[in-house]
Amino acid sequence: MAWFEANFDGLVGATHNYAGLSYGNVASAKNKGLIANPREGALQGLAKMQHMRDLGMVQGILPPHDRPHLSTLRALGFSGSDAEILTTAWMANPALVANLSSSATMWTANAATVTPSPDTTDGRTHFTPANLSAMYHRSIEHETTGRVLQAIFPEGDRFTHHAAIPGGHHMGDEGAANHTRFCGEYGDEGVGLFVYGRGAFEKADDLTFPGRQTMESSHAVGTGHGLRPGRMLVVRQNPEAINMGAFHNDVVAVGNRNVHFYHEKAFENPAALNAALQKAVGDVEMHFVEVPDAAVPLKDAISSYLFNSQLISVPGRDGMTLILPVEVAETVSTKRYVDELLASGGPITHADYMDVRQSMRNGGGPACLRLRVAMSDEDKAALGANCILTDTLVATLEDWVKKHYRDRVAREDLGDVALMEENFRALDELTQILQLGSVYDFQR
Ligand code: SUG
Repeated sequence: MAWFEANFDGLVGATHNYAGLSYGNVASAKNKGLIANPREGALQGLAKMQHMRDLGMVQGILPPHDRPHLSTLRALGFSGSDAEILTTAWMANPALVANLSSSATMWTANAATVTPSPDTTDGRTHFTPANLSAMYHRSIEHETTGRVLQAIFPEGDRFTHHAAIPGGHHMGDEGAANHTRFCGEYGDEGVGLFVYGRGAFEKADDLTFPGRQTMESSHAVGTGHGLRPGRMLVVRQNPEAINMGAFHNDVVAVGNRNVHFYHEKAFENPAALNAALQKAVGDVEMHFVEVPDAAVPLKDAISSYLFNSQLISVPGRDGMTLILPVEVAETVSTKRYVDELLASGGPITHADYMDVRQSMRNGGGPACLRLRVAMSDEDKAALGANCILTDTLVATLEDWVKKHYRDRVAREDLGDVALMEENFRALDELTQILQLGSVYDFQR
């Protein structure tokens, strides 16, 4: 039975914009008020997905959500037709509408935590949509995300779905961005590393920016997924990294199989973590690639998103490959570091640079844009929907984007009824292309 890692990228939505919604996310704050280009963003994302396919990877896609999220406006007391609801809400509270119009669902590393079947006691692949309760504009994602994941990975013998962790702010869960699976081959039993920012019931005086993920929610997700004893590690992210803008752990660390690539300041005690990881993984020899602050200052790591890269095993290639944002090539310290890394004879041997700037300006690099699912050929054959990219599907999606997306969205456009109607029409068509069924509130 062949095993591999599939990546499910989130497609940039038609209301993609720069509203500066994410406190603690330096790029989001810095680029607030810029004019966004959703069409370019979606095409950049599709080009990255196609690049993965060209390398021989299995590439899936997750759709954007329905925005503005009218069902939230209805729950908040706005009534009337769709157009009336948007118009009155925009007049009453543009900041609320901006929050409910974000295209943040593109960052599917935050869609859910996934534990593949070799790691779970019931032999099924487990999914828990992230509650994303730390940021209001993202706290509205998990219900639709759950429906989309259930359409693609049908509940049954192979796949099983949990509800998002309840408990709001105290139980903040940000999904796979704070979870890394280590293993030998993808089909071997692995280890889940869960990284949190704070305890649910502590003040965490050492944090100036929000610690979005709590220890308790990390435990709850891992336990719910049925990881075996000794196969789950829960550690705290270094508060210094959070305070510099690493609002998710995947801004300062990335892992694949037996390789962990991370910044010296990502964890409070990296030596202890390495020892614990090696012990948990067992016979497989781990490779730890720790990047010293002297070589790449944390600030450069965060602004370039060196670690928000995809670390992948390209079929037929011995060493691993990094899929990096072009910003890494444009930053002196990170470019020099990557060049030396590739020449060092270590486990990472290739680097490809991708332009995902529309997403990067909101703090979303290549790794934020993808949800990883280790799966077998049999799992792939059991998928529902039409979400694995083929040449035809890529071409169809490019045409769909060009037909429906604007090349300019500014803040004032978020109150535009025409933009909402265009988006809902586009999404209705998309659910047919992707054979998802009625996953959006406006279709139900
Ligand atoms: O949650 N940005 C996202 C970026 C998520 C990146 N994901 C990972 N690191 N895995 C966030 O902060 C900005 C939206 C705005 O400001 O308009 C935003 O939501």
